[in-house]
Amino acid sequence: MNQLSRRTMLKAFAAAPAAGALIGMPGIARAAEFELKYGNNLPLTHPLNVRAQEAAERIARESNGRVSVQIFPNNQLGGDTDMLSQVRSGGITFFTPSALVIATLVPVAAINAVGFAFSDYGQVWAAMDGKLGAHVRGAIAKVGLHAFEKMWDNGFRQMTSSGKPIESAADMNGLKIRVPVSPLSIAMFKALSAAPASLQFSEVYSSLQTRIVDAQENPLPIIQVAKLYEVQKYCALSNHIWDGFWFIANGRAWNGLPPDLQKIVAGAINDAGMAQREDIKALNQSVQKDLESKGLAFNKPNPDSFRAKLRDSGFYSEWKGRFGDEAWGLLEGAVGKLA
Ligand code: X2X
Repeated sequence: MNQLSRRTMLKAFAAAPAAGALIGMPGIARAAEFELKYGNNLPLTHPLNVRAQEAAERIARESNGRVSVQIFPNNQLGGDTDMLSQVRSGGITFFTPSALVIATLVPVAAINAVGFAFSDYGQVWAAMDGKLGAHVRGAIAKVGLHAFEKMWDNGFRQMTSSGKPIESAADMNGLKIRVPVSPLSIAMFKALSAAPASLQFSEVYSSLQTRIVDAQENPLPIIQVAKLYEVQKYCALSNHIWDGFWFIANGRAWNGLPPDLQKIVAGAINDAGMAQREDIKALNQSVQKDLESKGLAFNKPNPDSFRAKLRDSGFYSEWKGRFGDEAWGLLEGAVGKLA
């Protein structure tokens, strides 16, 4: 063992008891009264995991070790649809599905992802922290899940491709593009004449690498932390969807927590969510440069041809009908008339 790794190991051992004393190491000190598991689909380096880890530490501290939150990042517990069923059954307590993904269970939850609805973050947070978000949380509660008040940011979704750049809606023709497991994503890309394939996030890197699909769409911070630039050449700054994560809890587990602990958990998670939004905002300033230096070629298509194609194909009127007048009215109240 060389000098450096010995020092690193010693440091790691030295750090363990301190951290253990702080958060109450199970088996050594006392086991937490409530051991809560949280699964997500993102790499450890994404701000969602960084801030969730902070929330877990704060919860342990403020509850004096009565509550422990164990995080399983990066699809360790399976893909999105697996984790969605685990959080419903109580196999895990927490999950952070994208609005697109929880919509397989709560259809109205995809409303924030209507193509080209939001033009900036001012509109996004006013809507999601306001009436539209409250409407969606109400619908989530009806399926026995508890959604915390503050949605976490995924970001404005951008398109990447390997064959050729995407410059206008015409370039979508027949494009094999991976989209999340979400009816809205499939409908939107079909309306754009692309050939979308629903795949869980855990499959994205390999499906691009093996060319099962040519393209995918995600916010820039995800393209960075999941290293999708290694298997894609072009990035079109399309801003076609704003996407966020709902921090959800199994309803029975949540209701089983005494009110004082619920308050600690909700406070820590909502505050972490607010900090995570700031992290993504800061990343948005720097990430394009970093991705360019890694070889991704950027362009900024004019959204008009995409919007026109969606409108002419009846996408907006169809989804207005699917979401219903109340939800659609709340969305248009936040962003203006859509169709
Ligand atoms: O699967 C994706 O593309 C991701 C990571 O953005 C979601 O969770 C929807």
